[in-house]
Amino acid sequence: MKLYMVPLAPNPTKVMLYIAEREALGTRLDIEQIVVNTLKGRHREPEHLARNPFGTLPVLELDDGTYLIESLAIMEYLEERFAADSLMGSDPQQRARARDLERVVELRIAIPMGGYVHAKKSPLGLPPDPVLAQSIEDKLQAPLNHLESLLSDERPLLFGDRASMADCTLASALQFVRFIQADLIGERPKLRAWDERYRQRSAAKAVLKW
Ligand SMILES: N[C@@H](CCC(=O)N[C@@H](CS)C(=O)NCC(=O)O)C(=O)O
Repeated sequence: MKLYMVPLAPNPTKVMLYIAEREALGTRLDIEQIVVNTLKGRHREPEHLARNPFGTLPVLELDDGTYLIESLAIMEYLEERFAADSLMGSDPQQRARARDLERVVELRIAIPMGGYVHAKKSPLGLPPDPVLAQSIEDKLQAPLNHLESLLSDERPLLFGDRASMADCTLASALQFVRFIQADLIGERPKLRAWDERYRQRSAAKAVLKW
């Protein structure tokens, strides 16, 4: 399989973290990672549009030459295809909870953080929008407080002892925020400690560059 990706971009990064976490647990996924240079606009060229008509990354090319074009579908495919030692485990309720948390982190935190970065100091050169940035920051407070309260039972990672998709998603969003020298963690000591702890993991060290 091949993963078309670009470093720093949050959606490819969370899948890269997911792959690195699985490999750290001993699963050989055998996925070649291929950079599509978005700064040079390569994702909008016919070669990439043939993989994904929406031109986004990541894209996973399967062994039969077909493609998956959504990051969550890619991670869930890898969960099911390599089910032994998967991040979500085998208990239906645990799996549902892991998915639940991933959705909260993605929809309420990671996507807004992406919008915040572009409104504040877009790496793609979009015009700054301070009013939008402030309104996103305001809306981020409740879900960030939710994570702080989850972590108050001293669990090392968002879902407990094992890395989960939620950790991968949050770490990739926070890297994007760090890239523009911003900080949205605020006065949340548990979340800040999680961030520092997560970045010490071998998977994070292999994938995160900022
Ligand atoms: N829902 C998609 C979103 C993918 C996405 O928006 N990727 C960004 C990078 S983080 C991208 O490719 N942006 C380039 C563009 O939209 O032109 C997913 O989860 O994979």
